[in-house]
Amino acid sequence: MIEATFFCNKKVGVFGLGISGISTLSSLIAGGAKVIAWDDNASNNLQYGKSLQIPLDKILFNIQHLEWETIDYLILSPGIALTHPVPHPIVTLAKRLNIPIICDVEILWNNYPTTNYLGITGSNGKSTTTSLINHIFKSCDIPCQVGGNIGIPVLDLEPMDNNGIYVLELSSFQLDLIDKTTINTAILLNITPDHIDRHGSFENYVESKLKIFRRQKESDIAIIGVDCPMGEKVISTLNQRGYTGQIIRISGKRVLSEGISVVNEVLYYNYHSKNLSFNLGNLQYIPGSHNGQNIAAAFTACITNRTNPEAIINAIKSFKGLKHRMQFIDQINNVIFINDSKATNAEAAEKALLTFDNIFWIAGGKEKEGGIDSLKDVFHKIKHTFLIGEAQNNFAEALNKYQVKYTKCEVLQVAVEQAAKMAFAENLPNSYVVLSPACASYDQWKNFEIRGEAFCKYVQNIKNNLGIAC
Ligand code: UMA
Ligand code: ADP
Repeated sequence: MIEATFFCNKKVGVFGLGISGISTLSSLIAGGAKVIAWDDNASNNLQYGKSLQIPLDKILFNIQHLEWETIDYLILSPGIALTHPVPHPIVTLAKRLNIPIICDVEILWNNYPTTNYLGITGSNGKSTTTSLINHIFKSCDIPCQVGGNIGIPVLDLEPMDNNGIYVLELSSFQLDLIDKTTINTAILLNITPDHIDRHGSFENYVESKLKIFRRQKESDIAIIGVDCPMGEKVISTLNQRGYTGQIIRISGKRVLSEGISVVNEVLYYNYHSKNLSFNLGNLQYIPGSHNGQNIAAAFTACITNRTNPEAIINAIKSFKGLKHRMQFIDQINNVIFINDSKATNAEAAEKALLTFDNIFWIAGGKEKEGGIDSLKDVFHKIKHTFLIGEAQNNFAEALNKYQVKYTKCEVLQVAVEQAAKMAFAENLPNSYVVLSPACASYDQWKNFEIRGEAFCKYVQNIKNNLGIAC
């Protein structure tokens, strides 16, 4: 844990007591700050506060209490509205009294400003890229720790000297809550509309993402994905604003003449008059051009941080990918089973449908706005769809429009069994049973992880029933 001594004797208000809020409280208390705290959901206060050194009831003050007017800093949880749809009342109060509003990332940086910071942001691919970088550094004996939006609060990390690298997955919400934090190597993978309810407009969302570069100096690096229309625009904006760091373009779609690209499982390093290429082999665990973008970003971040290219390439080859993101589960006969339970919207599911052929697609769950009509251009890759959950009737209507065959299965177990049966019967040279639901899981599951684990279990059962040794 980080002891936030930078805030020693300061009075700090912590608002929101989820995992980042509780971690922040522990860190501030250990560092000698005077803390007060609140959470609008009273049960969270009691549920999570057990681990603290100070009993929670001694520091809890509701938002009306005058204590909140006397704090030096407000530490806001990233999930609490800063500007939209409307600022949370605690934000309005802090702004009126000119109290700085920050998050745990800013606390970490203030305590360890000379350690190296590598930050990863973007609308999609953050967790995959963050984990791949961690895997590469670990394989190359570079001291690093991973935290942030990936689910590990940054103040739960351990102190590191100047040799170490904090590898932080950063959301737009967290970027809105940092000030002096300098990200020495900053990756922006892509920007497509997301979290507009919290940012008010796409333009505001882009501005939040740009904050990852805000404090960078000449020696710092910006790694920017240019596969989406916003990539080049971001670079122009940075240049117009007098950005002085080094900008490196990356792509997973085309070979850049100046930049780093991954196309058809070859990494092209065309940068600073060097032209090198590296064969990546069969990227079974991180397939598709979107993962090419993630690999290009990770390679670039690592090569600019004391790591040699051959060692990075070897580490990429041994990366097994993340669970629930186009995760290779098994091959039974010539049918490959893919768990993409994290694909909770149509945009994410599109990546799976683009990546594979002869697809027996399992889709449905709790429907998101917009449905699946946006996937019509990739429907030709689908052999048959197996529908589940609340969305199954609406999805069936959409599939009817485009003459895509489907079966309503209601539940995942039936969908997996029927999909496998049909795929085995068709006996194509290569086919894929893909769970990529384009829906949230909440109608039938607690979260996408549990849905994904269930998928794996059903695949295992099929294998066992066929009598194939595991
Ligand atoms: N709360 C209030 N008032 C409000 C809203 C929330 O008091 O108006 C309270 C809730 O009752 C709850 C707490 O605030 O107790 C929740 O805070 P939080 O939503 O910030 O969640 P944490 O548990 O602290 O998790 C946060 C990140 N959550 C969000 O950004 C929404 C986690 O990212 C992150 O992993 C974690 O810190 C550790 O750094 C999650 C996420 O969904 C995975 N991120 C979004 C995404 O990836 O799209 C951005
Ligand atoms: P994030 O942490 O940004 O949510 P993940 O790495 O968890 O991203 O991947 C979530 C989903 O987004 C995956 O299932 C995949 O379909 C898609 N995805 C992953 N990388 C990219 C990328 N670079 N561009 C677009 N989509 C991606």
